[in-house]
Amino acid sequence: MSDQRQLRTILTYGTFDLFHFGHVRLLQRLAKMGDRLIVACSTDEFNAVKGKKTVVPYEHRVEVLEACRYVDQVIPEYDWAQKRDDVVKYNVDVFAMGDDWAGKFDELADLCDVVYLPRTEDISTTDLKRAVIRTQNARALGLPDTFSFAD
Ligand code: C2G
Repeated sequence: MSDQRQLRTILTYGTFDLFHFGHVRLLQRLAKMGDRLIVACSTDEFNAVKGKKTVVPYEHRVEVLEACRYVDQVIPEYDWAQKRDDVVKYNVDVFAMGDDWAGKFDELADLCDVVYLPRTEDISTTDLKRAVIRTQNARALGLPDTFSFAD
């Protein structure tokens, strides 16, 4: 137990659907901030509460995160209110998110550092979904599927 307390622990939350280089770069930066990176992955049921429908089911999103060398542990995110308990339970030193969540979790600052990192530009799960749909539409119309994310 004493070793655990000395480990500088970073905690983040997310859906991580259609895992992409924006997710990788966030996790890489978070891993550099401490000794242990814990990622809370939103369950499919919780995403329904968030009004999100993922392409990749929870079990497989967890599998991908666990395979990422920057990630030490993956836990389930099943509601908005679990963060304070998680910070205490895992002896978290830093709670961190991308800056699309800037200011949203400042109430945790009495327990640990709260950090928001700049998002990686020009990539998102929504962009990927749109690009795939555009390709399908282009093919359905017999058009060349020459597209780029910036379209
Ligand atoms: N992210 C990023 N750059 C991108 C896309 C995403 O840095 N181009 C970051 C987001 O800022 C977030 C993390 O990757 O910190 C995961 O993003 P999502 O999977 O979209 O997470 P979200 O559904 O917003 O869930 O309780 C908090 C929620 O679980 C956050």
